[in-house]
Amino acid sequence: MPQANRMNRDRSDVMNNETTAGNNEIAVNSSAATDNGTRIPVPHGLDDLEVQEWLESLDSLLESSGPEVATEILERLRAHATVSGIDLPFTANTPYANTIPNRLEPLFPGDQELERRIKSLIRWNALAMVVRANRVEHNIGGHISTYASAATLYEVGFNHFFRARTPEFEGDTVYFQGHAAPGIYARAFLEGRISAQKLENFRRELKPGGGLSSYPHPWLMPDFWEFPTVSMGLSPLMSIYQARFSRYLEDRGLKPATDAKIWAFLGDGETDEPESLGAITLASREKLDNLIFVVNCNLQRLDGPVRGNGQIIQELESAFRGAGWNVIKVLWGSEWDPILERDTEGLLVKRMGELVDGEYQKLVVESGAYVRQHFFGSDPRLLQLVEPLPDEALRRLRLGGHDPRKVYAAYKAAVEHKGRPTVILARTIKGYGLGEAGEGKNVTHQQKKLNEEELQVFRSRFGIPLNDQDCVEVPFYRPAEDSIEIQYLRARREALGGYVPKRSVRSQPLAADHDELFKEFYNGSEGREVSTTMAYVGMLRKMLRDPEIGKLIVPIVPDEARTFGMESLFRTAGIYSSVGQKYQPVDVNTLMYYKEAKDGQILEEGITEAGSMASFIAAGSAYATHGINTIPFFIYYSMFGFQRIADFIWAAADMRTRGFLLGGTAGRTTLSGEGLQHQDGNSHVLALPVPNLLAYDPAFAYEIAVIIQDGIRRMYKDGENIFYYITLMNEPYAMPPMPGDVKDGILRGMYKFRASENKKSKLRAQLFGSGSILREALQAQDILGEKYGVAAD
Ligand SMILES: Cc1ncc(C[n+]2csc(CCOP(=O)(O)OP(=O)(O)O)c2C)c(N)n1
Ligand SMILES: [Mg+2]
Repeated sequence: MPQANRMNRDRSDVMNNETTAGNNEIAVNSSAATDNGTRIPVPHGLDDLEVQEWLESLDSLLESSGPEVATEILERLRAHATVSGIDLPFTANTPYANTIPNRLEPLFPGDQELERRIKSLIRWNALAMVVRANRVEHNIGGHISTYASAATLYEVGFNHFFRARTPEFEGDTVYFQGHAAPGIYARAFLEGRISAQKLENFRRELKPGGGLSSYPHPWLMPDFWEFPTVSMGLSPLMSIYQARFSRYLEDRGLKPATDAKIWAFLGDGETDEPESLGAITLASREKLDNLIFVVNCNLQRLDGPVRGNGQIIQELESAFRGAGWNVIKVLWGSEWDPILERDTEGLLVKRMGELVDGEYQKLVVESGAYVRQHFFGSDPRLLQLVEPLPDEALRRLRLGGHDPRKVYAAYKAAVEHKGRPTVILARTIKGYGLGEAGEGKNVTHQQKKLNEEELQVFRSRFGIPLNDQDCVEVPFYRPAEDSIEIQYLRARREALGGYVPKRSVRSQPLAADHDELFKEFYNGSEGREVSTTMAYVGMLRKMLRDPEIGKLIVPIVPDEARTFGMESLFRTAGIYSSVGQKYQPVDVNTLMYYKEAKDGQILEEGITEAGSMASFIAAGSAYATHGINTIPFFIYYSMFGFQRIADFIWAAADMRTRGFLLGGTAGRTTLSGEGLQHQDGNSHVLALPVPNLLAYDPAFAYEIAVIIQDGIRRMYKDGENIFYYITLMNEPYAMPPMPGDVKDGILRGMYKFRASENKKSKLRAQLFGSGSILREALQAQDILGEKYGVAAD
């Protein structure tokens, strides 16, 4: 390896290190960073020469002993300073600059010009499908500006990073931002995977020849999309638990350890959803270096700026750094590098940190002269820096997220980073390339129609080979199969194992005839009073010991195992912990001690139904994602299910997730003193609309046994894309034996439990019940018979 390259690699470690990242850049300016990355003047009495000496000794240390030693020394200095009573300011932020400076950038390995041309074609086709669809059907919708801003972020991934799933390698997992779907379709069109007819029928899937769903929906396009992402905020959280579940499978020996990555692409506006950032500390705690977030920071959401009066990038940087993530900012494109180089006083970085996002957005829509006056004009020295550049060049200073070299450098650093998840904060322009039709404008998110002139401008800007007349028809454009563009695109994907996204069911069906396992529960409890929850836990315990399905069961609890009498499983199944158990649990001398283990089977998620549900989704879709038939059983307080995390349940349904949701303490009975928030009488109403969810409200143990046994068969043997919701209660009573062969009725939702013994009565009635009310119905049967002579079945 050439010396220069090695230096690059070694130094890139420096950049991944919080202590030195970015600070190197500006330290020579002898001023201190504030929280938002702007500079403040140094206090009086500080000798410039002295500062210089300190900095030089750090440089020489770095040179002689490397970044790790330098980091250690700085850490010790920081500790020493604290002990000596120096109150160091908290700096969650680095300056408003690229985390990876120009001199540490790796060489771009692709053909940049060719990749630009391919990207331009994808841009065109993505725009064409939305514009055409809206010409045919006014207001059919679709989005142009999200992909326009994210194109480089995706294309660098497609050409250099996203590895497909193959029989030999599990592949990378990619969560695409929902509104960027047109761009992903447009790429698949160039790849020859989606026909022009289908592009034409974007959002009109029932047209002859089929169409394409508006957004990523595995239900609607089961061979293409893997993850539904358009309900914003869900995919960041789901991806974190997906990355964690991958480690769980490895630690339990269900799959080999690989370096496969989980990529999640999100919008900056999307980060306002509480779910987006709600689990980021889990990712760092679990050292999920298989996880990479890419936040497309176009500074805009649907209505306008995300933080007009602030800086969303700096805000996110401090949140993620505070949570222990590796943060890589990709803010400025290569055109800025020579200017930054000329800026020996660090004035430019200081200026970059001063603007609020609303001002940055304004710079996007204004002329080069405006940029000169309002951005560089704040200081004559800044003006001098850009004096040689004409106005047009100032307008075309690219942002980092539109520069493949900068994006490549960030992705490479991210995949190589060890020990922490990485977030890439990439600055882009919403509606990039749309010009007057919406680039950087507040209305851009909704832009679906372009006039003739706007189409021609876009065509010219991206060099699409269509003349003025043809281009206003917005035809789809795919170069010939043997063109260098198509050849290159195919070769890149071949090198990365195939096409992405692509969904396939990769697991083998189970035998799944578990008569022996469930039979015992058909007999009733022989007078012993048990609750349906206890009966279920008994089944779970037995399933965990089963030779076929035992190891595939994934019990999930949000800090409620004791509530449901599951604590005996702590010791027998173990609670999963990626680090095992570093302490001796207080109850180690008891039979049911709190056992954490690296190969533990239970996912004890703590108090997060959303996180537990994300684990449920990861485990219940592993039959496709990993080719492993894991069977999740997620038990929770039924009131904290549908009404709290129903959107995740919808996502699970869309994703064809399999498994069992168990709503405990259902039925508005024993918890009446705890107020309506604990009394579930409505979760079945909320479960009803989910089309592929089978919801049951059983009263007896045998019913649960029949439902679970049949559920495992339907989902894991027959491969049906359904999942189950079963409510459980905690009133103990004697479980009756199954009254004859009523299995079919149980599964279909109704059977005759007990007929009236009075066959002669003219007064007859039918009583219906399930769950808690069923036993009241049985009492009513007696009362009606004894008191009123009514024979009720
Ligand atoms: C939960 C949810 N709420 C609202 C929406 C509607 N919506 C779709 S896109 C969008 C704005 C997205 O902004 P951002 O996340 O910044 O993405 P960008 O398009 O700018 O990349 C909104 C509000 C949604 N899809 N999901
Ligand atoms: Mg945005």
